[in-house]
Amino acid sequence: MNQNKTSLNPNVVIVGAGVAGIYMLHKLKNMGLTTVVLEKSDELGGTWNWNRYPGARCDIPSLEYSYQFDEELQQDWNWSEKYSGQPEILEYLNHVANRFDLRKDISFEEEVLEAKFNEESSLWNIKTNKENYESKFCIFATGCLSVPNKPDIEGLDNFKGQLLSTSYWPREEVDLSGKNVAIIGTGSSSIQTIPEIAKDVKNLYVFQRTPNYSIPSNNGPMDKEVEADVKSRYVEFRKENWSNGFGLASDSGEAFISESDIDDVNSQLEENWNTSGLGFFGGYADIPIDVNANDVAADFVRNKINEIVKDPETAEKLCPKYHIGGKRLCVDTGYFETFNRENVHLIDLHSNPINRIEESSIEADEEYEIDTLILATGFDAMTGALTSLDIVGRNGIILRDQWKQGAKSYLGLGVSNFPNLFTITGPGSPSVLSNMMPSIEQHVNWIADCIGWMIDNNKSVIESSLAAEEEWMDLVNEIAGMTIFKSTESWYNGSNIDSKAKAFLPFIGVPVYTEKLEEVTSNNYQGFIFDVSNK
Ligand code: NA7
Repeated sequence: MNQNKTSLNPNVVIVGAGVAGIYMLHKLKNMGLTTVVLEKSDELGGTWNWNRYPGARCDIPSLEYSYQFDEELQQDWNWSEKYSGQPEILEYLNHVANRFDLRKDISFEEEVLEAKFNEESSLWNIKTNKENYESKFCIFATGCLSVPNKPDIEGLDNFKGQLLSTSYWPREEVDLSGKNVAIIGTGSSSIQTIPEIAKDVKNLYVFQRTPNYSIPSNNGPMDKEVEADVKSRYVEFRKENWSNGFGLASDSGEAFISESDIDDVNSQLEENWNTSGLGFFGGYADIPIDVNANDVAADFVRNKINEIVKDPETAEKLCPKYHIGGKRLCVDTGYFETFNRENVHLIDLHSNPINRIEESSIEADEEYEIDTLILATGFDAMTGALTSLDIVGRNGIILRDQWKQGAKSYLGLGVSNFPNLFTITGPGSPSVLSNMMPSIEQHVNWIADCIGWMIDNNKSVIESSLAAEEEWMDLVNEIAGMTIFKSTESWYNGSNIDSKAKAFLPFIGVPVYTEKLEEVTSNNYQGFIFDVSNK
């Protein structure tokens, strides 16, 4: 317990030592602000520390999924593959922490239990399992996909076999050879791990609630020519990517399927299938907004699934029926091919729901005896890390309560009633609908500039105005309403968790968002209010 500890008084407390927390620390240290990062784990890396399941890999090309804040860093670091695996990304993040001497300001195995704004002192009181802190600013760098969603399945807690979760995989090697293994969930994590696990296990039972669209990664060793080319114009390369809707190199394109010759469309999609991974839509701007165009792309992928998977019944179950891209598109290495293996069995939960889990089995259409159960059931996305602890703002309001009817934030950076609190890639920002790395850097730079501006202008307390926040979230939903995202159940709109408010959370469109941020900044942080007297 922490009652007897004296308060530590850094200028800034950052929660989380993942990609965001590490860079935020570097920025603030360079501004001369005393800063501490509190990290629950004994290792840094956030997502890349926790998600160690076999096959864990970034599905954004390594040359794009990396920091750009330091030219020497981006020139020096060499990625071994087109898409980096989890161990290499974790090594990179450790390299960054060492290179910029950040480790000594990160307190490991320190979990924040409560963060409370003191209206008298205008300071944040932060309680952890070890210390009390009193800081002017509190920055949540806790990630968008960091609180696992534990499924509510009868008997789960009575399972006596080996229980694993993709989002909390053990550090030591897990030997699954010769075992009967079940996996629940068929999202991105599962799609990455199934082909790896299937090689070793005796039987793999895949319990699928909703099938997913997945595009082959065509991963391989880093192409040295591509790498040299990108490195020769890295700044320009990053800028070009950032001007695209999702901030990715491969998603540029102004053409419309509705105005194109269908043979040309199919050959372009074929090329995208063979080269582009997440950039599969590349070339066609109407796939996310026009259901007919969307059907063309969806049919293309369904045809591929039917070509790859030999058993027509299994293929049919694996074919998604909703709009492609409405749920997070997945990128795989041999996912659909894996269902041609004799030891892999697909159980469709719509026709055969899980009745209950017993000590050593799962009961659905039949009883499956298993040694190991893997939960790949996703996350309380975008808000989970902020609502799972008590963050207490003005008038004792808890953020979790304020967001009961749906999370609202101004620009994904600030929340009304929560002064001097910033969120990195919070709800209302492009975040999960963009390349997270540059989105994180954009937010870190903005927060650092904002704090610098406050210091220069003798401002003590910043908070977003309720009106600006309401207006912004209306825009988030208005834009989503023009797309296929709005009509698809997904974790983007809270549909993966029954108890969660259904509201669309990310902002669609990196360039529009970037323009808005610049406008807000150049208008002296329009929509934020400063030094409101305490009520
Ligand atoms: P996801 O993409 O949220 O996938 C979770 C999967 O688990 C998905 O197929 C869910 O089905 C399924 N799920 C969730 N709850 C249940 C229950 N109760 N029963 C059966 N199936 C369930 O998480 P991932 O970890 O795979 O990927 C997260 C992100 O990481 C990914 O998008 C990338 O950004 C990287 P549903 O679709 O909800 O019907």
